[in-house]
Amino acid sequence: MSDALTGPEALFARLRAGDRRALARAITLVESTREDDRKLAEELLELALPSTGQALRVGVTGTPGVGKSTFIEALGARLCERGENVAVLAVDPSSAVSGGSILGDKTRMDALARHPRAFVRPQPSAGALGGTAPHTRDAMLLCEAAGFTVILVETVGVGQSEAAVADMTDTFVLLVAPGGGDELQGVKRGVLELVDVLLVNKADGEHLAEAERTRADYERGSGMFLRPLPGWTVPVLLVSARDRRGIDEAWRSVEAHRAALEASGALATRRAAQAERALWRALEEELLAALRADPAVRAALPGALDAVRRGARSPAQAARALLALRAR
Ligand SMILES: Nc1nc2c(ncn2[C@@H]2O[C@H](COP(=O)(O)OP(=O)(O)OP(=O)(O)O)[C@@H](O)[C@H]2O)c(=O)[nH]1
Ligand SMILES: [Mg+2]
Repeated sequence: MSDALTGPEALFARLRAGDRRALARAITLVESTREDDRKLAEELLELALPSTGQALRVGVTGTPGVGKSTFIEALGARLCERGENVAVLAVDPSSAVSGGSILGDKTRMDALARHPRAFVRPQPSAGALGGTAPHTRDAMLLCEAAGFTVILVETVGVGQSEAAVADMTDTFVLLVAPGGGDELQGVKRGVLELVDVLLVNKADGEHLAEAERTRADYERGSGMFLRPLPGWTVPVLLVSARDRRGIDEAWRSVEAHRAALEASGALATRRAAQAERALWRALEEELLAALRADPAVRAALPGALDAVRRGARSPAQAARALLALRAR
């Protein structure tokens, strides 16, 4: 149905004019696996690309229940007050399992979603482990073209999703809860290596003293933050997302990090490297899809899988044989 009214140009014009439904529709297209949707989505993204790149792209991660959504609601509200347009892409790990959110309201961030300057979009996750949707990066670019000045991507700190989110954002914020200083609460080293700003959340009420100890622990252990950036030391700050305290300071750190990225030239190189990796991922995806769709490959696949399972053939050998079958 690609005509003057529903084609990519018309949809893009509405999106640029601030039409939220057009943006939502565009994101649905980039998430779709249908061939005709994919084609439309690619045209949309081509149109969008020149209008992207200006926003602050911020990843927010942390173990389940640490307060990511509460923090994003508090921060988002502050930023909207200050005249920013805030888009939130929240990766919902439950959607792949339940077909809908078991977390319900929390993930939807209802209060923020009602703000005229905000746009909240749950991302269907790619797998049960909370992997980011493969097209979250595209959704982010569409939000930028639609005029959003801050993009917040929430991801739960399990599985591979943190690395994927760190690879599409400029500043990676980790939330931890007070307590468990020794083992640092099971936060994986691989995640700590990606961190640009660390926030100890729930620094309120009875947790306050413990939060301060946790902050000191992380500050002492700052050698584990490995993301190299000249002139940047990972700040470790106390916040209470619930009481909306420390939110402005946290945001100042994000802005300072962005300034350090720009001053060192790292922003441009990081983004170029991110775009390059996105190209390789797209190539892998396209090649695999083409391979799976090839009739000769499809016919031979069950036999090849069986031979590999039984140990009769090596995976490498079977892969080569399948590739050789592919029609040119
Ligand atoms: N005391 C206190 N509780 C908080 C704070 N922030 C969040 N909470 C509570 O912690 C619980 C989890 O908050 P969420 O914001 O849903 O946490 P989340 O990290 O988004 O959780 P998932 O999306 O399930 O991984 C809720 O009951 C919140 O009310 C805080 O600053 N202080
Ligand atoms: Mg959440």
